[in-house]
Amino acid sequence: MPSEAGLYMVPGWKHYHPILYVCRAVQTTTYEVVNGSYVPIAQNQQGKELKDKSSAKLDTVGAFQKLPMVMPSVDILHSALRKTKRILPTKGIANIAKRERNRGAKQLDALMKELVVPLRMYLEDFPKKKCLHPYERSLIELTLGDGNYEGVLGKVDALRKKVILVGKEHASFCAKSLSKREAEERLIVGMKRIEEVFNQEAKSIDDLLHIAKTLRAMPVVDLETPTLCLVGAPNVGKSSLVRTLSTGKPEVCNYPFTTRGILMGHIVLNYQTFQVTDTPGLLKRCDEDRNNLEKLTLAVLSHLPTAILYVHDLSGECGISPSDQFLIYKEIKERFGDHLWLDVVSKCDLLEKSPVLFITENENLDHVELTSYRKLGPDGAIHVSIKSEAGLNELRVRVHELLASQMAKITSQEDKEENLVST
Ligand SMILES: Nc1nc2c(ncn2[C@@H]2O[C@H](COP(=O)(O)OP(=O)(O)OP(=O)(O)O)[C@@H](O)[C@H]2O)c(=O)[nH]1
Ligand SMILES: [Mg+2]
Repeated sequence: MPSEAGLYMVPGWKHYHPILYVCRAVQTTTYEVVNGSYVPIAQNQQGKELKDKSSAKLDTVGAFQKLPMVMPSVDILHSALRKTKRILPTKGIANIAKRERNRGAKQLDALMKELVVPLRMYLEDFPKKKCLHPYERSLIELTLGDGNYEGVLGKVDALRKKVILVGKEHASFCAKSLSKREAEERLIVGMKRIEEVFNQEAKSIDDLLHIAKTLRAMPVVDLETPTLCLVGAPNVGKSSLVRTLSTGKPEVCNYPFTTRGILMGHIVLNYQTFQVTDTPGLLKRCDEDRNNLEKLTLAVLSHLPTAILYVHDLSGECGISPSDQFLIYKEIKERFGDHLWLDVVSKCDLLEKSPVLFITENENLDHVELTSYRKLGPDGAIHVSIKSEAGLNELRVRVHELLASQMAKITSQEDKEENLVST
């Protein structure tokens, strides 16, 4: 059986059909015969806590792409009921009452197992948050909400335990029936009760399905490929530059926070492939006041080894004054100045026509550095325009140089790590 066995695969992935897994799991159960009837034994493994495969520490990204396909709760229930009804009593029991209670207990036990086996799988295959790479941990917190991931997994585990408890109770109750009729009645009551308990918390499975879907859709980042991260205030033209430089096609609109997540594209320069990340814009405010989109940007800068392409819009079209952009820039530069860095002044087609001075500009801040920033951006910034295509060729050359340096940085870090391991 392949290692993926038991995962719920999308229809068409016939080799790893879930039925195979579930059947195998059911067959490994041991039974005890009491008075000629079948009674399931409380297995040691059943009582044990879940094998903690999910807690192996991950020092790399990519965990989201390995998340299992979660089956909708209604499908788990229907599939379990269908299979359970096909279960026959153990052969060779002549006594009708014994045969019926054997069948009833077997069916109740099977229903319980068919319901909990997939849940157990999910709990084993969803990694513990504390074991994830810090970048993926931040993505979970910022996209799902703090505590939501663990909360949903906790509910699925509670549901699993409850179904085991109720299933065992009713299977053993049915196995003690004194007549055929009693066994039949206890089977019906037991089935209903297990179904009821399952349905009470079935929403947690569907929430888990939604979580897996959301996380799997997160952009895939390769830590060993140099990455260029576009940063700047909202609406300054970051996504437009990503569209020009790379294969990524982020949405471009004339309003702030168009980019609502981390987007990845690829860029091929001199036959080498690099990654480009578009991030949501940053505003002038302290971290506590930042929205989750801004926090996503900071998570990328904090946890991924990216080179930064910082975008400045001095035309005023973005709606954030150059003075405010200057303050945001200073803060980010101070915090992430150890990243390889390139400054770009965007929308230079507009600057040529009418350099904008904001009425709201705070004149007290108007020292030499700021005056120079408002005219030309930071020292050494490249002036570009998507509209007139000015500066784009120079930008490509400089970006390639930056990413080549980033590549050298990654390689030297890997060498250092290897040396540490070998000494
Ligand atoms: N005139 C002119 N407009 C531009 C240029 N680059 C981008 N724009 C416009 O500026 C607006 C914002 O561009 P985006 O690329 O969406 O900006 P962003 O920084 O990604 O915005 P957020 O994702 O909201 O932070 C759009 O209307 C673009 O068409 C340029 O070089 N010249
Ligand atoms: Mg954008």
